[in-house]
Amino acid sequence: MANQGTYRIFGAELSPYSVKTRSYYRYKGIPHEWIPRSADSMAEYQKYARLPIIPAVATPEDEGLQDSTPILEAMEAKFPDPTTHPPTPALKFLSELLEEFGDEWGNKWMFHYRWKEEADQRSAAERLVATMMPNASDAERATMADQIRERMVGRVGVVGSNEATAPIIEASFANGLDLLEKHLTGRAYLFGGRPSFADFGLWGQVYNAWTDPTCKKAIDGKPAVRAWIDRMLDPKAEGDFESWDTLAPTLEPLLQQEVRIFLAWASAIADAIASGAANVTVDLDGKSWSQTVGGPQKYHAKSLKEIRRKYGEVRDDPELRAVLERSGCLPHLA
Ligand SMILES: N[C@@H](CCC(=O)N[C@@H](CS)C(=O)NCC(=O)O)C(=O)O
Repeated sequence: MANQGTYRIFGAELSPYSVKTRSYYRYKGIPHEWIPRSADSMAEYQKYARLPIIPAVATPEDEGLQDSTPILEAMEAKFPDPTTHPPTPALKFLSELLEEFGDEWGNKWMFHYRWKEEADQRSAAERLVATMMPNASDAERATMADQIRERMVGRVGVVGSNEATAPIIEASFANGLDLLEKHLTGRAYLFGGRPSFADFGLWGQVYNAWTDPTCKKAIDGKPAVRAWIDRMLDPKAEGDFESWDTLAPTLEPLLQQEVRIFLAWASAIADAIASGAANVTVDLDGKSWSQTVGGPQKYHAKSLKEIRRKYGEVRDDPELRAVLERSGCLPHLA
């Protein structure tokens, strides 16, 4: 690939969307520089970030890009090889759906556990401060870590984590890991021998969870997931994408058991926003999920609309329709 200039990715190791983006750039061989967002890089970061979130990518043309999915899409259009889309419209859509699931629901697994127990809270806050304030004294860092910990623990409700939903998130994490372990056994990536959007999205969250003490214990008992975590840090093609016939036995259960629940939740959030409700309660397979609906959920509603739009483009594909129907995802997408 011709060197068309270097992209600069402002991000953090503890930000799932940042490492997702970095891993994508690595796989595609797109020239880039990884710049941890810190006191030193803040002024530069702010030049490119319209929103106060990471990652922010500065392009060689000096534009700022944000939001990991549109970033990956823009890069895929500009640097099509090696493709990260499985070859059929149906598989491409399923990969995008799993990416969305990782970004939105996998984030609940990670965020809930990161800020639940004190050992995890401290571990994350200390590592965040170490990147943000590389030149600060130990005392300054300790004060800052306490402040971050307090702020983040108060924000778990933002991802819908509360006393009522904690058991649902925890059961989903345990089941999601079991299903991933089965699917990744004897397989390099979610759709076969090459990474897809699904890998980048889901991996960002699972890798981040693995850096936290509590989730690390759970993930270390899953050798195939563990190997995928390592592989995805700097992914390389190890073969071809598979067809749905070989993927289905272990990937369809993930759609049926977890992605379906995520879509039911996302649909309820979108309906609550549309009706101006301040709270939402939704039945997820007999378990009651209740949360407040505020600013951040507007983003979920927007991304649900986007995945529905993508489905609209391939809705005539009979193989895809059958998969989505069997797994119970269809009513939330059509
Ligand atoms: N949808 C966005 C989400 C980005 C996001 O939520 N980033 C978090 C970190 S993982 C963030 O920047 N939070 C505020 C902060 O860290 O200052 C994406 O995919 O890029």
